Amino acid sequence: MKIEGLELRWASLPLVGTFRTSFGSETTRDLLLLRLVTDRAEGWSECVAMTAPVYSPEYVDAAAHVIEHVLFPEIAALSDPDVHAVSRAMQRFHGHQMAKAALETAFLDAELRSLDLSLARYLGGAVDRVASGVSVGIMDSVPQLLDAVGGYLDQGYVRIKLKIEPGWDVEPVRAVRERFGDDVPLQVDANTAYTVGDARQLAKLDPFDLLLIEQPLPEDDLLGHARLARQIRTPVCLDESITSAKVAADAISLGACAIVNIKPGRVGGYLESRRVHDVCQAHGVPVWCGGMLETGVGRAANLALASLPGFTLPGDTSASDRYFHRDVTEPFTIENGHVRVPTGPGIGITPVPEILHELTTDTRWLPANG
Ligand code: SMG
Ligand code: MG
Repeated sequence: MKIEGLELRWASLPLVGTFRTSFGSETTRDLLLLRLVTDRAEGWSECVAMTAPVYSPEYVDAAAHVIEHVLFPEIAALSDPDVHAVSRAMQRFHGHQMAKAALETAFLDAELRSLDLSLARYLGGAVDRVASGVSVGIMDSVPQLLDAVGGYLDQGYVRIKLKIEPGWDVEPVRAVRERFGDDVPLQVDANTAYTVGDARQLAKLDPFDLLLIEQPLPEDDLLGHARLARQIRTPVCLDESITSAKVAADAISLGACAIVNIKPGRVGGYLESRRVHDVCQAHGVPVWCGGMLETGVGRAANLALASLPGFTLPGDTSASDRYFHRDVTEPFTIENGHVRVPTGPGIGITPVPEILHELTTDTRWLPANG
């Protein structure tokens, strides 16, 4: 395939409500979309970096910069590449997994469209719909949280994830258990807000029979997670820490996690995501698909990944209306707790031109021979 050029497109989408985590509050999704043009097909992707480097070191402006000045020139110079060549060419640059993931995915989408093959089939997907959970932000009060959780359960979400931080952990979990019962699959996500010294506090979550606690400690603290895992009964799941299949293997060997959240942006793309899945499956470690407030473009690809057999826990693969009044693609909906895996070629979806046009704040065309 011959790469002709790349369009970077910035858009701004207001969220349906503020989404608060231990690292901050989001009210708008600043979106960076990629459209890669080749001689055979076009490919789309969404970069999951956020506005500021608060979830990980990456952020939208840095991702756009490294794509324009470092990564795209490298892959544009390849002759007749396939996705593996594209992925290899970017490996010599350190970090920037979200930027790499976006570029690799746009290329993979174009390649699969030219082959008339869906991403789900390419990756080895086993099901046509996936069970979906929802991530519920930190709220100002417990009654407000209970209203939100009740609303999501009414919509059919099969698993609730509560964002927690010191001062907002045991009380909201107890309140949700008391109101909605012990049968609701429930988990928590701390986004690195605790230290190993908080083990006694986190052990107070043990009686609530949570599916897992996600990323309680800083991302570089694998040993701390292993130590914590021995002091609490709730299974430890890692998100921020898992930056590659190698780190996943290390974390599992160290006893730092019993479950892994896979986010393609965080590990550098769907090829590496599948390797993380395979490593976990070989160790009998369940995985689930995380979310980064993606629009339909990113969500479509995540649903393909979540259809692999090792994804035995519901993911953060909610419907479009969880975050957006109007998605940039046809919206994904939840039906009986499940979201459909796209079946069309590539990621199986493209933005609706009129909607995209309205939401776009800037575009830049990078010719391959520029
Ligand atoms: O897309 O549903 C989604 C977001 C799920 O909680 C979610 N993501 O740490 O897992 C996580 C967070 C990262 C983004 S928070 C702004
Ligand atoms: Mg998380």
